[in-house]
This record gives sequence, structure tokens and C-alpha cells, in this order.
Amino acid sequence: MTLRILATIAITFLASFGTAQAADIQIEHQYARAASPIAKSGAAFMHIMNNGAVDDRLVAVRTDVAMMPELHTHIMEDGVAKMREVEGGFPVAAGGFTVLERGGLHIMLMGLTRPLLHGETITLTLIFEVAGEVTIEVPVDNERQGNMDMNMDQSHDHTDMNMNNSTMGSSDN
Ligand SMILES: [Cu+2]
Repeated sequence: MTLRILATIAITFLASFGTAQAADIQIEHQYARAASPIAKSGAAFMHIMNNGAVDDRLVAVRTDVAMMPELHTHIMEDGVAKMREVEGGFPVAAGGFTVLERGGLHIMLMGLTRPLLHGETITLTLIFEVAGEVTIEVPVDNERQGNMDMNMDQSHDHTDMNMNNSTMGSSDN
């Protein structure tokens, strides 16, 4: 009897691995911006929630507004803030979330095919290792101040700016 229950649990557990899908990924607070109308690149920021039972990873982005979307982070090198492409993408833990924000992880829209005009909406297709493709609409907000979204968001508790905490456990709700 006990074995039978264990087997059932095991099968359910294994099945949950195979069924991770786009529905498990939830995007909130997304916006994009460009420093100026003639900027050759822009960036997109958002909160990525993983409601699934499997750790996932944002591995690539596709969009018609940029020829080379890249996954970037900021690092300090000799006291100078620099951007760097993140090999392997951004992890999003099962039941957790990852914050893309100014000064931290972000989607860099390299080689803009057109200006990012304030108030318009662009489309990004986020490609996850497990969940597959998630296509989202992203408003262009060129007036938003850096990290202001931290204050506007009462639903999550991420007041710590430290990048090591950009991927946290299930502390949100
Ligand atoms: Cu960048």
C-alpha cells in the first residue's frame, strides 16, 4: 500500500517535470526605453515570475524592433559601471522570480530597427529553456526614473538592491 502511494507520488512528481509550459511564466511591470530618439539601442525591464515546479531560464529574446537583443547585466570594474552579456541567460527559480531593472539584469535591444517612442508598445518574444516561447506586449516608457518601479510595487518584497538577491525564493505575495 505504502509502495503504491509512493509510486503515485513519484509519477506525479515526474509528470510535473514534463508539463512545464509558458503558462507557468508570468511577466509583470514590463517596460522598455531608449535614452533618446536617435539611440541605436534600448533596454527592457520586467519581473519574471515562475509559477511552475521546475527551475527555468530566460535564454534568448526575439523582437522586430532590435536586430540583436542580448541578455545583459551590470558589473563594476575599477569603479566603473559596465554592461556585459550574461552567458546562459537569466535563471528563474521554480516558485520564484527574477527582477530585470535599471542597473541590474536587463534585456538589451541592440541595433534598434526604429526609434522607441514614448507611449508606443513593442512586442518581445521571450524564449525560456523549459517553458518555451512567451510573447509579451511592452509599453515604451522613456520618462520613468531608474528603479522607481521598486516603490510602485507593493506585491513583492524586494527592497534589497543587491544583485545577488535579484533571484529570490518564493518570498513574493
Ligand atoms: Cu545592456
